[in-house]
Amino acid sequence: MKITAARVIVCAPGRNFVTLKIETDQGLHGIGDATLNGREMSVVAYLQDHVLPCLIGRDAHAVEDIWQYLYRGAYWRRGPVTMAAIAAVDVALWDLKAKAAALPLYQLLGGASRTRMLCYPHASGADLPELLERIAALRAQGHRAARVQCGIPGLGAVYGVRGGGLNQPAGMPAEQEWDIGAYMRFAPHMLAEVRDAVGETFELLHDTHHRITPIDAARLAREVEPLHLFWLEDLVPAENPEVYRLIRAASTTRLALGEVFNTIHDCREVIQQQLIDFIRASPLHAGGITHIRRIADFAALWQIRTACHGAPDMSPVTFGASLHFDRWVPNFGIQEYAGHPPETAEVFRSDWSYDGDGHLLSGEAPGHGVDIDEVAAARFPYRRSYLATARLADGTAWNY
Ligand code: CS2
Ligand code: MG
Repeated sequence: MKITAARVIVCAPGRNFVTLKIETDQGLHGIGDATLNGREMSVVAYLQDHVLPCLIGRDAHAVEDIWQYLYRGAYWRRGPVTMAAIAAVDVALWDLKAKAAALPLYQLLGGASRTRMLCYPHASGADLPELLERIAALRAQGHRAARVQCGIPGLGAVYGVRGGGLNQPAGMPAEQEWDIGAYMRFAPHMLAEVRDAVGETFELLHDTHHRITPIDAARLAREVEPLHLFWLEDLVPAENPEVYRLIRAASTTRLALGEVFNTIHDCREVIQQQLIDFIRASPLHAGGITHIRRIADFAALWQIRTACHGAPDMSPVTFGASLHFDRWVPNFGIQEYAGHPPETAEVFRSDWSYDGDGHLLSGEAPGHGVDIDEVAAARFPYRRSYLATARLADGTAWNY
């Protein structure tokens, strides 16, 4: 099966998405996601100007060889742009291989390890009452887990709460104020109030989004230990993974990390040192299905479980591919299910479903089960947008 054409489709049905479509001489096509939120056009150029010309004429079945060729041949390895570009090619080729075999992708990976996948939607509120209302609505839909994020008294828009949204209107990045002390005074109280409201069995997850210091993180993890959270996520930036030793020594609260990791090398130390409990690598930011299989198998040696990143700024293509990975991967943990704006479904057709009981079901269509309607995509042109940025009260640039 020869690759005859490959093109990038950029559209914005609710938010920007970058999709790679690879066509073959067998009349089959495969699609991959290349969306790097806030830097989308960097990956478009990387693909169009440097990668796609190298694909034409290659055997579409040679998934591993093409991955190795693109990774080693770049010389300048790793990084979010390179690995999102490689991921898009990889997921499109796995989609093609599964379609050529007339099998759902999970069958090609090794078959089903489970019938359904536990998932967690996002619950947020400008204040605690609004957050509790949102959680109650999710529980009424049968959900058994939720990520909980709340506005912080004294602060304006913050990450994860409406108004503190991921993508700002076209223009320049919004700047939000962050205050570690205000967060540290409020977060334990907020989480305790939520645990008190939902009882012991509903799973609670919280994303600190890289915003506090290691010793604060150690204190927070210790203070919330009695709440038995499903996890605390991204407590501190992990460029220096050693900082997680301080947090790990302070608490048995489970830790999740890795949505910003883009190769197994980023993951190695926190896995090998058993500094985390869930690895968040995704088929988008971490080099595709081919690479996250390696990460998952390595993590399994330390009984660390997978938790693919599933944010609204990753396209339905990644979500579909993640569910097939989740269906197969032996050390599955949980799948993020943040959802997309309604107009996204006008462009991307998916065949997965939610079972009404807190779990997701992958589809049985050949491939990863997601396709793009290019005519509909043209109705939603790209518009530059940014993630917000953050500063401390004294003006210090901080982690968003
Ligand atoms: C977040 C992401 O879903 C999550 O866990 O960390 O939504 C993250 O903020 C975005 O992917 C950044 O673009
Ligand atoms: Mg996160």
